[in-house]
Amino acid sequence: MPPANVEPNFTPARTASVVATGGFAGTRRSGFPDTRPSGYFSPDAEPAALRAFWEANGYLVMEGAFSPAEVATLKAAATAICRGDRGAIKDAEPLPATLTDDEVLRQFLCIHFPHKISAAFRTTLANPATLKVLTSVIGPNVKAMQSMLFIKASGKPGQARHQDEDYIPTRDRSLAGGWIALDRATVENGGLWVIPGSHRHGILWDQHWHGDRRFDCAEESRDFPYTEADAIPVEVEAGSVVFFNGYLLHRSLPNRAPEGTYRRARVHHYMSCESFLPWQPPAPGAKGGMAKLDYRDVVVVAGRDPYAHRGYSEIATPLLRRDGRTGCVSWASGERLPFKDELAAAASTPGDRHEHDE
Ligand SMILES: O=C(O)CCC(=O)C(=O)O
Repeated sequence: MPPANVEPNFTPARTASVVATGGFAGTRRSGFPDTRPSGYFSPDAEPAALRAFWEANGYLVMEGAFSPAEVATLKAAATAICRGDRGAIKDAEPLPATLTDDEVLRQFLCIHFPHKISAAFRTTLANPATLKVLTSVIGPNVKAMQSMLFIKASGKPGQARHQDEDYIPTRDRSLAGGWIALDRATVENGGLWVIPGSHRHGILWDQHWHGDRRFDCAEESRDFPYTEADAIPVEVEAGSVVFFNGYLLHRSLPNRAPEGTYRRARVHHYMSCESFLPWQPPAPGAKGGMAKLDYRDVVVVAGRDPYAHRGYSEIATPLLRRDGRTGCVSWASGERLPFKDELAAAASTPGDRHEHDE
């Protein structure tokens, strides 16, 4: 029997994408975006309304989860992290202390695991508004295993369409991303786009190298039963959090806003404490093999961890994510991956053509 949250015969809605659901969405204060579809909630919303929208659509927005003062603190912490003031970031070049904040921030697309070196980031892995959503959509016991800090200065690429469980496998499909906007996120500056309801198949679609300079080096999901017309932008105010299911197809486009602006966001990934997290290969000769894999570098943010007696580890360290500026390489072979424009240019160079191409 398939798990309860999977619908094997699910037929996607083609254009009428967002399924409106009932319940009290809270006392909305934000006026952005001007024309707002359903799915935007405020911290006094009913848990049942959050859950109903989540189950139908695979995402939701919690507006005003972080105050302007909290957002300002997190932005200052982000700058300190990028400067290297909080400790080393693997693969990041050391930057001269004389650079301005703008000169520093412009270098970065994304840093993984910033909560490992920033107290401000670690203490805000969850707050009352985010916990309300997490316990409504995941369950009473929730742990976090990853954080990311996107700076995404103007001109930086987006991330091609994907599902987060492609990268973080849970056993019970409980993965949820919590994407905290530190700047207002719009279509222009590279905010998130989602395909509402796409989580409901319970399928991880094949991924391929995209060869598209609009995106960073991460692969793209393909061969799913949706078109571009099914995707919607999720524009949000700074301090709002977009939550999305680990099976939801989503992506972001490049930041095309004026030079000197950013689309900063923190992303956390959460799952149920009841599920093991097989996120690292077994050590050679490990007892139990694959079936016992459980990554223990986690932070319990709600409820109790039934495996707490096994203890916790410190495994992840901060690292810089490649933005593709100097090319992308294959994870498997280490070879440089060609962009589509490079392939087209090579194909139109007479010397590179084969005789039978004529
Ligand atoms: O923030 C972005 O541009 C992409 C984030 C994303 O796709 C993710 O966290 O899974």
